[in-house]
Amino acid sequence: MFLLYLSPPFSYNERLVMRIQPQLVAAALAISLCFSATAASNKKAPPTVAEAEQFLKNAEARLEKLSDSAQRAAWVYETHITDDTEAISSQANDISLAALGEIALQARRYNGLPLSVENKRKLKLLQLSISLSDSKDREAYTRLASFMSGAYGKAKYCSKPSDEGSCKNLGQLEEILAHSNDPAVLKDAWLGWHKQSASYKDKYAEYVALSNKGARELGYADTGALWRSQYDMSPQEFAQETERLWQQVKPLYDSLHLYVRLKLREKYGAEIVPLTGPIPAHLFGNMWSQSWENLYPLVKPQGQAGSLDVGEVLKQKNTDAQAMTRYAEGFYTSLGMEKLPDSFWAKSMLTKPRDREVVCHASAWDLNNLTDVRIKMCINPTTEDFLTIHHELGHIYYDLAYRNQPYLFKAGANDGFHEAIGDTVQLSVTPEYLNKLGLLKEVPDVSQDIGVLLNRALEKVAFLPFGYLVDQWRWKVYAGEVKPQDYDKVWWELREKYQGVKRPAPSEANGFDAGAKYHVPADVPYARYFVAHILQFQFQRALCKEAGYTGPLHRCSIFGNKKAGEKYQAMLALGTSKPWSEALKTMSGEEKMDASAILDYFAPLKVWLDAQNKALSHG
Ligand code: D0Z
Ligand code: ZN
Repeated sequence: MFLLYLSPPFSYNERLVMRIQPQLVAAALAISLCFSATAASNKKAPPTVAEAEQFLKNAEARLEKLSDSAQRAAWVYETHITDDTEAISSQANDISLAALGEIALQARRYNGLPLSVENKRKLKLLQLSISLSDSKDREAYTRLASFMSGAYGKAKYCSKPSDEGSCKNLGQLEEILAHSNDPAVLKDAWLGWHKQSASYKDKYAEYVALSNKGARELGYADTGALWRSQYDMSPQEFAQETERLWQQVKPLYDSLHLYVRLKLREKYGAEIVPLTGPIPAHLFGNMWSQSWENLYPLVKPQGQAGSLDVGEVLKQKNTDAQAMTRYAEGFYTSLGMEKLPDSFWAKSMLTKPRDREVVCHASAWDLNNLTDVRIKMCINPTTEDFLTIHHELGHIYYDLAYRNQPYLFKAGANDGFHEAIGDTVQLSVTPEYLNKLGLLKEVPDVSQDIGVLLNRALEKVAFLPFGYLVDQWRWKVYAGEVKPQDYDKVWWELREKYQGVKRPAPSEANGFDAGAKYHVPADVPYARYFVAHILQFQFQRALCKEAGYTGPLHRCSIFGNKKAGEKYQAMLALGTSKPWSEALKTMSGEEKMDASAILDYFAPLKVWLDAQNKALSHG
């Protein structure tokens, strides 16, 4: 949704870090050294509690010291892309992966011992990774990962193959998807981008096989099962939970989908937009139809401003990247949270450098597990970027909040929590708040609520089925249920079933449309974003309650509320020291994920959409 700019290659490092508990990386080697000497004798005698405690203690001590080397290599690579920095970064990853696998295998020795609750949790966290003991496999795995990530980042679509001037990168193609109204131009940009991923389809299939091998070494059925195991429940339970949540929100999505269908039909005609069945995917203002806020001008209610749009004012005021970031920081400090450390301002990359290649795709980094936190982003004065900075600082404030936890607990309660922190803050970026900042001239009155809500729904509700289906597809692929020859077939079955969108043209022979979404070649799990889109409304409902707010949920902003801030901070400070349901309980009193909060939030819009749909369908 906010990916409007060039996305050069993500480093293999980042993927590794996101997939395999970053904090464990460098220390594993150290631990394997400590224990290899005694391995032979350990085989005979069953391990003792004292040995397990020592194992964990050594692990954490070494981790504290060693963990950041791969992260630093990745940072340098992504902010100065050269062959050399890529080599250094991949090398660091290979070492990390080897070490991480070894330590995960060793940790299994201590399973079942009567350890403290905390140590049991640490031991389990250590085993949430893959292990490729065979160095040939491991090298192939890291090589494939680098290749795919590079291929995605470098991909260009040249409408006239002989003319370099006709070539466009992802950022430029996304720009077309966002702003053109010519269906032929949209379709060309869409199809052009979706041609690129075929080049790494075979590599992806090889990579999946190796990844599964690594998951099986540690006893998981496959890599999908490993991913679903990261939520303090069994893989089956997590699949059931996400399905339950999807069923809860589906009626809301259906109402939005129908309303947008009718508006698109008015604009593009019955030929292109059918009355029933899936809608062509190139018409939603986004390469993946994953969020639709670019359609707001087309679908906005008559006479409504919608007015979350601060782009014009930001440009007028010549707001630079640092000032944009200060606005977001200002929100968090208004809750009583600390100011960002000086090093954040000194070391972050906030703008696109002119003299070198960088990865512009926004990201948040925690380099030394203390206060060396940074963001890397190519900020422009737009509404999208304004909101994305709030998302990234959510990661940063989480990192800062849990910095006093023991090493293994420096992570989100689960990855969905990490993704939800900044998005929750985005919900408090209301017209009233923007007006307070001087970024919005007029505060729309209550009668304008529908416009604002619709704008937000195009962003947040439209995302839900996409957030769900990406990993539905990957779970099947990793489980071996879907073979390469059926990648596209099943991808589009899911896209039609959940999003109600269809391919603008028949599938290509040997195409790889799933691979056209960054997180697939980069192998970053995606269910976390679905979870986050449910949780952020639960968080918001709890924080607004704490703030003593009693009005309609969509009009609540917790800006400046220290009480809400304290509640939030207390949850953040737990890191992953407790199962996520306990973290949720400290804040909201709830123990389960619950979509009733997002339904509450959009309740007035649902009524309005259904009325519109009735009128438009009959009109
Ligand atoms: C470099 C991770 C975060 C810490 C994880 C801790 C990181 C990058 C990723 C970037 C974005 C691009 C703009 C917003 C986020 C991304 C998805 C899905 C999405 C998200 C929010 C939303 C709508 C959609 C997309 C991020 N740190 N465990 N990751 N978003 O690995 O160490 O920086 O891809 O409202 O499809 O756009 O989450 O911030 S790191
Ligand atoms: Zn994020």
